[in-house]
Amino acid sequence: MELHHSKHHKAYVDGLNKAEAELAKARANNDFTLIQHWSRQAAFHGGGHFLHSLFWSIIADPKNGGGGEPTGILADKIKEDFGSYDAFKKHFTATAIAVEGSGWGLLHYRAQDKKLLILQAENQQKLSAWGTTPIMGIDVWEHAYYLKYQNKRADYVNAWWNVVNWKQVQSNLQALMH
Ligand code: MN3
Repeated sequence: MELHHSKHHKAYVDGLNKAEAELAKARANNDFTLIQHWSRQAAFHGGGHFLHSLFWSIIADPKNGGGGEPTGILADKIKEDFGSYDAFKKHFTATAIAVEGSGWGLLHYRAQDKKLLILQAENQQKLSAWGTTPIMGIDVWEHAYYLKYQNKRADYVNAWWNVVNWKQVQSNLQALMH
């Protein structure tokens, strides 16, 4: 996790800053030759920075609030939109395990119709729907689990439920709900 935070996440922050600086330079020089490249870089690294910030914020040591099951308004919303916590958990787990290559399993909130939905992301930015915001996510790039779980992504995903900080996930939902 230390390596993941200090090396991988930092690379996305640096990459986003670089892409935004290059886009500003392109405007200043009126030279848009590399616009496709820097636009892609901005989305990839911006997505990486956002999702990693989310990822760190919604995990906690089991001794410090991680694990268990959601309560309160989040538990109610999960029941409303997925039928039960168990059905939600199975759906989310299957989604995360089935990401093709590198990516994320994500729980989004869609403000337009006030619904939770589960989506995958490939890399850091593909397969999103518009108008939705991730409130919880698991990184399923190999760098997230290879040191401890080698190629056993399913074991990592199943273990990850023991560190989910449901209070923070609920705060993320509430911040979007009004
Ligand atoms: Mn990562």
